[in-house]
Amino acid sequence: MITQTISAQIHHSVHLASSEEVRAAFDQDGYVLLPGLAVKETVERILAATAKMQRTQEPPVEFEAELGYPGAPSSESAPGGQTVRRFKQVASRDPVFKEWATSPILTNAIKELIGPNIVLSLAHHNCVMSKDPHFSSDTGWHQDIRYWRFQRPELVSVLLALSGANSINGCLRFLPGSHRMNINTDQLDEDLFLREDLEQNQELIRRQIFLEMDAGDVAIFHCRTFHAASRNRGAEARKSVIFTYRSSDNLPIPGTRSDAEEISI
Ligand SMILES: O=C(O)CCC(=O)C(=O)O
Repeated sequence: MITQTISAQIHHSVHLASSEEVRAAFDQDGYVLLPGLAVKETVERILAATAKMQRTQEPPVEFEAELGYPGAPSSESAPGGQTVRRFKQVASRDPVFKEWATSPILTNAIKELIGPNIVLSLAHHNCVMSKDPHFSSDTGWHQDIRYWRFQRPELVSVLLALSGANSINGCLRFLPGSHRMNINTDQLDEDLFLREDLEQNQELIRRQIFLEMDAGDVAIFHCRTFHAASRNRGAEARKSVIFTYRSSDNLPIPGTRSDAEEISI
């Protein structure tokens, strides 16, 4: 039984009984929630690997201060300046990450959405995100494809919640159906975030959905679906692991950052 959150602000759960219904929900909204896809043991092993990365702070990491999003520490030497937002390249840090990313329970669900032959791109996401309760920031409305270069803008991002996510600790928010919209370049700022000062965009943003998740839940979303997440105003860190997949016939553009190590599944 699969649950999809369908209305903005107030969450109703609708049971999606079949993979056809999951696919229809994904095609319509540009995202789908698969509750409890990862078992507790997987979540615990990933959390243990994350705790180790947090202890050692071994690069590559992305500091909150580096991006300078609203709410971030002003520099890496300011209070909280060494707060890590992302532990990158996790697939090569601990076997549990590849185990999860290539597990049939997950990859079969992805195949239902983008076709029977899929490839895990290690160039994008491939990270654990940690939103700290004291020093995190607001991620504006964006499409993941904005800096990726493939033949077609048809990839999926797959986020596994490692802890509960809600409107207080900054869960993902989506603009349903935005993967099918034509957005003009003048609706975006120079970093390709949706400009929140435009009435046209405000109208879209009023339709946002807060995707609350429990540890073990998975959100799969289209790389053109606009999404955002606020800083963490809760008491505990909000953690998730994110990977990116493409259909095997959607090749990266040679010579770009997207043209990197991959795993065929
Ligand atoms: O949790 C967040 O701040 C959002 C992360 C996100 O949207 C992304 O990595 O694309």
